Amino acid sequence: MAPPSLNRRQFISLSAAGLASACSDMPTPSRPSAETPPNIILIMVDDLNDWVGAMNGHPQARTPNIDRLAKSGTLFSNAHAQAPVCGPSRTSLMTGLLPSTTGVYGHIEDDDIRGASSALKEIVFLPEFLGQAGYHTMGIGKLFHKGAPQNTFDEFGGRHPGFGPKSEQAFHWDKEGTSTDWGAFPESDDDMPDTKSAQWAAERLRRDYEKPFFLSVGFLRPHVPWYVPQHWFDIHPKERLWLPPFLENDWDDLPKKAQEITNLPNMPDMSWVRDNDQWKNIVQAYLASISFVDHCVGIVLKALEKSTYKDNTVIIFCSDHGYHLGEKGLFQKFTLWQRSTRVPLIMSGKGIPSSRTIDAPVGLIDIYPTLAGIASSESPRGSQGRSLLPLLHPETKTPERPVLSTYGPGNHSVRTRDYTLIRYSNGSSELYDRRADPNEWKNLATDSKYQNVVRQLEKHLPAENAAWVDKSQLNISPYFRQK
Ligand SMILES: [Ca+2]
Ligand SMILES: [Ca+2]
Repeated sequence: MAPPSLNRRQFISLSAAGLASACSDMPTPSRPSAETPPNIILIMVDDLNDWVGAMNGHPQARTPNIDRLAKSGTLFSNAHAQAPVCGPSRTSLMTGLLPSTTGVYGHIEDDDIRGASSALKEIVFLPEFLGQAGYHTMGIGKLFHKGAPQNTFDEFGGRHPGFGPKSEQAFHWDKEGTSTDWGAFPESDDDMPDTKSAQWAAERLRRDYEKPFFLSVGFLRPHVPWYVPQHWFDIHPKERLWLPPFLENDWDDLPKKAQEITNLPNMPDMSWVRDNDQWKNIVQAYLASISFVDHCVGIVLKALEKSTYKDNTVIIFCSDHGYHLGEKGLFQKFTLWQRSTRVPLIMSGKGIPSSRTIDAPVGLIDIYPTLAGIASSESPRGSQGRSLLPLLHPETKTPERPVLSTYGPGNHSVRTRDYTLIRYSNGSSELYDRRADPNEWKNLATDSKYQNVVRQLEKHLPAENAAWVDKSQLNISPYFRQK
């Protein structure tokens, strides 16, 4: 199903032979390590859209560490989550399977994923694959939905049960079923679980290992509540804050189904936010949360730079999906527009070209086969992702493949470099030409001039829409809960 990808040996030989000369600031591999694959660090953040300096999604985003990582490596600027929800996005990343194949469209307990549907019966999760390939596997924080299924890692450092210290009294928003609120809290970075996760990972980088390691760190911010200490707010002064684009009548050309599946009554909407003069406060709190998590990413990267592993490690950084901060009048995820699906995805380190941006559509689902290609000459069985390694090398001609995101059974978006097709389970559609309309405002789905594009894109919709597993654990749109 997936086109052939470079195996580890090919990847390493390409890295050593072709790339070292092309990338002057890339560390030269210390040895032609044909036998020992590089260490791998996977850093995941939660609910971060493209508001990082390297992607310029918000002109005032301050993310020096993520930007430095992007500069030292390759940024995939058209990367998308396979689901705009934490649990199913992470399940897809960790299994290499689409939500429409596994039936995991909503949240599910980590230990219930294995065997939840026939596609997941004998699943080998990404850390397990790397363990079998000879890696020492370590993880901390939010990697799957809660943390990680039992015994997935050789060492798992646990996860804070919630989203960090919670103010006793909500500052602005106190609705059941969401952790959403915003404000400066607690006093010190040391009280944040993400700081502890970063320190745990940094400490692991000071140890010796007998085999290559896979170290994965799952940070909680900028997931709600947007609580971080005051000094992160201070670097984003509210007075001069840029607000994202919002079109008043944007919803007029949308199918009814878009409204139905998106409606989340426990989240702030544009009319509440405007009436209560909170838009700038929310944007400031989100930017502050991003700068804080960038600082935590920096703790891990600085520990790597000081370690003996700095020249023999591949780093991969991503978020699990994006977030609306007023675009389309929403302050939430759970949509198929690119505000919710687009994510930063960066690879850096040994053998990865520096200062490159690749705009081919790719998905988080591609991470599993990519890391498998670095670690092993075996391919993961049945993976629906595609290794990113050939894309890193312009001399390798890689046919473009649209990327799929799914929100509930039968609701999908298909993205190419230029277009977005959204198809809902009742057959209604949206089509956007993102070259002319980067905000996905003008729905072209019924425009006769674009029917050819629609027909081309709909070929990439999944043939299978697996039944929903364990619907009771959903914490998403009420529309799905009624079904
Ligand atoms: Ca998330
Ligand atoms: Ca519109």
